[in-house]
Amino acid sequence: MATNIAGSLLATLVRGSNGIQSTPATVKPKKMLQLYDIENCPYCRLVREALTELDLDAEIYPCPKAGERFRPEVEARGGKAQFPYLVDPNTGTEMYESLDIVAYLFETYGQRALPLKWRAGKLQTFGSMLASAPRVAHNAKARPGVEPEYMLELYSFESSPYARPVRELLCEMEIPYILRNCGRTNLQEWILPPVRKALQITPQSTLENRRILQDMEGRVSIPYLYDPNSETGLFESEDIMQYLRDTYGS
Ligand SMILES: N[C@@H](CCC(=O)N[C@@H](CS)C(=O)NCC(=O)O)C(=O)O
Repeated sequence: MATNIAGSLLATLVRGSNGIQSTPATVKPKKMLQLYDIENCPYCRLVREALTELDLDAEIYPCPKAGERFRPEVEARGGKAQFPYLVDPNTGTEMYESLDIVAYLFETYGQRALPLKWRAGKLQTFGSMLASAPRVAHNAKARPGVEPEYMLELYSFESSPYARPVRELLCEMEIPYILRNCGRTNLQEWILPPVRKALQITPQSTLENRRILQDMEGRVSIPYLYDPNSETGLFESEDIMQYLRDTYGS
């Protein structure tokens, strides 16, 4: 597990400040956005970074190599198996192409100019490819688990080194989930949860998901998994992964 987290941290460091800080979108979608996604795909990562940066939640439909659960849906809807693929039920928009999706999200929901870094889109793509390299061994083929009746909810932000292995496992198991974005807006949120606890610091986030987590569990630590099927809530990436294997592994 330690080497897993070290590799994940490397991917985080390669992406610098991307996929961590949030400036919430001006408009929140009424119906949840849907993203057909491969966790270690460099193009999909860019879309998930933009979701964190805009503080938008989304339903994630994992489409790992050789996956049979959601890949056929993308082929049927868009004509080819290419990822990421965004479905926005609010506007009837369905689209391929990561940088087009990022621009669409900023225009439709951010309602602000596309940040400069995203205008240099090809540079972002290159950086994201570098970040995928340390995770190649985790870019597993599909090993489908049992699909839960109600969607699991993962509180995560894109560049969290601890949330990444959980998302990788959900992808491998082809388990769809609601991605509850929990980016950072506050300097105190950079202090690790155990240190915060020791110093009795409780950051006051402006983000809804962080506030919900704080109210629900009395603390914020990412990742956090909520399973409405068993009404189980879990912190700690290792415990979450064990729970997923025990509960939905086949
Ligand atoms: N230009 C596209 C490239 C997308 C792309 O090549 N995605 C790869 C995954 S990283 C893919 O869909 N491969 C086909 C497959 O996995 O079956 C974008 O930016 O979205």
